[in-house]
Amino acid sequence: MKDFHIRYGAEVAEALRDGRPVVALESTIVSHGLPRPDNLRVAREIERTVRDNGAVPATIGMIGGELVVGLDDAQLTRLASADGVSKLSVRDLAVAAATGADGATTVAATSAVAAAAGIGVFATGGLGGVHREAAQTFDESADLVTLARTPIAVVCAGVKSILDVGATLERLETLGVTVLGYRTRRFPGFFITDGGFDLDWSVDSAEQVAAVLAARAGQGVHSGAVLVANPLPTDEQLDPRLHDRTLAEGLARLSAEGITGKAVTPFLLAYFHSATGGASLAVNVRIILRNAALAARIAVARAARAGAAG
Ligand code: PSU
Ligand code: MN
Repeated sequence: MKDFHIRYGAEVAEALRDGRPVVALESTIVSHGLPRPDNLRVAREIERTVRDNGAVPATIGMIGGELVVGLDDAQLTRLASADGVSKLSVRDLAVAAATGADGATTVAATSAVAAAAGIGVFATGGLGGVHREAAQTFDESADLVTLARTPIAVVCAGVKSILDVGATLERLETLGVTVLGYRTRRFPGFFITDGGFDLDWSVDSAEQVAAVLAARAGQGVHSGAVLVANPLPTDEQLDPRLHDRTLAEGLARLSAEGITGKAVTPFLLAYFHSATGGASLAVNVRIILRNAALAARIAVARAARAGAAG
């Protein structure tokens, strides 16, 4: 009988055992969100950034039906380069395991697996959310409902502007997901610094985020996710005019080509990357690296608090 437990990379297992800081990373951005061959280079750079900021990276994915927390370089290469890597949300994990698939985990699946593994901090680019035609299509990312029930801090640059940002914020409120602006009271729009909506709460440091996480755990009242929304500085964002034009064209293509379901997000990201001649890709990479650095500092602050508490 094959068993279906989680497999840990050696370094991640050791760090978790010793209470050292660990940051979970997703694999869908690698296999479906970034174009080849940049994706593998970027995946390695994300891990290096986590290390440079004092934490151990744990990239999560599925290899031959095995759920791995802390992919090694060969496994990362396989998910970045192989054809037929599935995009796995939470509902797909068991099927993919039982059928021996290779798969990349979304924000939803990565959060759920990371929390089950005892990892408290996760860095990604942008969350999934409510799609623009959701009133007709009901297309809302499983990221939202999963975060409502998953105790983890997720560092992101808001939600991708390809989504309905206002509706996504409303759903996050309904679902009880805590949203903290990192040094801002405006919710970021991924490629662009300002997504157009205000936030109730803002924090100024990794230590403050760690304090929020400690308070949440101490209260024992609510166990949903804490989003840390980390905007790009305005001089590093995608030119907003180029952004708006590309988005309009991408959405038109999407409906002309009849693309739906889980293909929507990868299609729009790929459209952005080719239509902007790589400008959006460079911005996307900046976003992920900045989020990885902040997540590592939050994990370090958390571990320091836990150490100080004895
Ligand atoms: N953000 C990015 N690139 C991505 C994604 C998010 O910058 O590729 C992925 C994440 O894995 C997220 C998923 O969970 O897109 C959302 O897909 P959907 O809308 O199908 O739930
Ligand atoms: Mn969807």
